Amino acid sequence: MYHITYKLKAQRIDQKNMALLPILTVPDPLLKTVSSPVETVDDALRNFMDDMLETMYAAPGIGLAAVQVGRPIRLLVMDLAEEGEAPDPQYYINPEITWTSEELATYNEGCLSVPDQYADIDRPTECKITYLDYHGKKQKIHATGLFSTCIQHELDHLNGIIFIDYLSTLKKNMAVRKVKKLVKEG
Ligand code: K1U
Ligand code: ZN
Repeated sequence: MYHITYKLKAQRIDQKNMALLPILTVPDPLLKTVSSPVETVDDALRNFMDDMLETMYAAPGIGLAAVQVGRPIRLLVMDLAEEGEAPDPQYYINPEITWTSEELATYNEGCLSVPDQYADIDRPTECKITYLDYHGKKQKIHATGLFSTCIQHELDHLNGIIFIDYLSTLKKNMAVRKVKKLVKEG
């Protein structure tokens, strides 16, 4: 289902001559970095954000933080559009959580930096975020459902936190071992 949509989105890479960026996997130490604020929103940053988005579509994924492609700056991209819907690329620069609900929701999360590993993670059902958009304009948004889960997961990346950090040491080490084996086997 998703495969067809993501394949079509990935084809835009050829048309727009965009770059696919390598995605870091655990236990790469850069993934534990606290990312630095973005200073300037300019064309160079917009080109990088477009490359991130195309990398995310090709993976495929629904979100990606800059640190996952080796640049520890406070920037993330997302697209939660489903099959049959028009692409909905979203860019969040210097995002900050200003409010979270007390109610929690559980979602079976995945991560492009922890390929093929999934775990149930509890997070606030809703949150409010301030951020700069693609053009550097200040925005705020109230996120619910998968949008809320995904943006909190991506914001964690900006603070050096990966979803497996919420698991027991045993489960976390097992996941890292499996990813190392997967990467070694190519
Ligand atoms: O690595 C990442 O941060 C991206 C991650 C985002 C995410 C997924 C689920 C819950 C929270 C955050 C992914 O995109 S993993 C892949 C994935 O979920 C997916 C891939 C293709 C179609 C639909 C979903
Ligand atoms: Zn992730």
